[in-house]
Amino acid sequence: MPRLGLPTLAALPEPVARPRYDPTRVRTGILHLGLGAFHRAHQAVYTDDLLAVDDRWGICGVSLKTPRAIAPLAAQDGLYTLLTRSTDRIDARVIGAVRETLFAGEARSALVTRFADPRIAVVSSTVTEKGYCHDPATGALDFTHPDIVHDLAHPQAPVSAVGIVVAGLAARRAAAAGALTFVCCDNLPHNGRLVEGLVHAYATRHDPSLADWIGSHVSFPSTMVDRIVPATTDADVADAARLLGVHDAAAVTAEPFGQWVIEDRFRAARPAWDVGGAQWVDDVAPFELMKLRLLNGSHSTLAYLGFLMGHDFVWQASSDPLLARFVERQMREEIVPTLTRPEGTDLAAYCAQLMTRFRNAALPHRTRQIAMDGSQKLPQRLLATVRDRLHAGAPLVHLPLAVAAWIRYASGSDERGNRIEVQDPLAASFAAIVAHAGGVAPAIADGFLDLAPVFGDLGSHASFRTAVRGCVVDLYRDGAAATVQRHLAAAPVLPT
Ligand code: CS2
Repeated sequence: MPRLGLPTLAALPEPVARPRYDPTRVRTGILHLGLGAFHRAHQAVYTDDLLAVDDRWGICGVSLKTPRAIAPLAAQDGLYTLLTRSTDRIDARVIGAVRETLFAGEARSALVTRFADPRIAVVSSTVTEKGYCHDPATGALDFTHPDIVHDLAHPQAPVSAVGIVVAGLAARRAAAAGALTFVCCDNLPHNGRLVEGLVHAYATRHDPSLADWIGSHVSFPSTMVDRIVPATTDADVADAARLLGVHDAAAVTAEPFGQWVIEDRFRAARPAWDVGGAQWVDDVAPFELMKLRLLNGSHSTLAYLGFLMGHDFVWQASSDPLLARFVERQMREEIVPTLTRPEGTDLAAYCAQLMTRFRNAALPHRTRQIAMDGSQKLPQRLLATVRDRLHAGAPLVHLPLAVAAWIRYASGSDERGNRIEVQDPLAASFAAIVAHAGGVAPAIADGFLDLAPVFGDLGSHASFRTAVRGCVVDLYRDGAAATVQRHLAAAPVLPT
């Protein structure tokens, strides 16, 4: 079968949407770090819409850790298919926004040169939560992280995202290539401010005058990004081939919904992503907290409890009546009261829409995929809500069970005693806690609650600690299904 690429583009069958511009005429204006499926199904699609009216914003996509995403894209002239799936339809659209690809491991000097190109006005990132080498509980750069230690010792050969950005900005300063905007697109709280702080901390250690230059030449708007994008499967590649009549090894799959809310704080030219439906706001915080706490908080809850109850996919977990009731109550009774309603949003409708999105059975979104890297996700998804409630003197009823489900999962064995392969930067610490606790539930809970990078000072909050410990004991003794069932029957309904 021929392969997707510029030569095969014109002959694609009619229902397949194609770039509404000539990809060969596009100039590169965006340097993007992290070429995973989420970027290709989210920001690259907004950019694809934009390119139809402004050809300055092609993307140079950089893969930091592995060349995996690069080879298929390079072989296809950067083209790939976005499959949008709902239970009753599947739509295929070829995206042309990624015009160049680079693997940082092999093309370090080319990457630094890209930063120094004055036509690049935006650098953006999707490197996952753990990719910023920060302490999740405090948001400070982790100077003991091996990648940061390496990069400060070898600033010309950086491996971390922060080290690469600072080396690139040094080259930009040297080339007098002018200001730019850094757009973080990861699910982190105040993501722009957070990355600004990390870059500043690293640059100050490396070269204080560079830190000053960055302070006056680079802005870091915060953003809220949303689209459910499961890992691509063989079935996606097969569906793309069936719909396109050509082979596409770089296809991605996503839900129909998408949202991108961006703080309007651009130091250099601003891509008109609103052409594709992005929204500019002065303050992104209400949107971001809504999304991190309601969507991602519920996602993680469904992932941990769902996995323990035997659900492989989010659509199964969210269709389980017990789990559905649990996450709906957690959202309504505990999370929504901590939020400021974003303008133009009805929070009850948002929650109902989330349940519908989670239940999209056409999306094979694995509970295990979401369960990954919990130590980096819990602080902003569940623990920030816990903190706000404690601060307001509000009761905690459901959240301790969600946190306990993470501990139960992260302890590394399921309810049948099978080993769980826990993927997390702190996985070795988890295993040490479980071994030290001798498998005894309250001791396991205590060991996890003492993890400062996750819980910070929350671990020493007596009532929270007691509540989580109790739930961990229940989960070990009775299993997730019985624990959730009993919980729902006994938990007082909180005023909303
Ligand atoms: C998910 C997110 O993998 C995860 O942890 O919760 O990737 C989620 O699908 C996106 O944030 C949705 O916008």
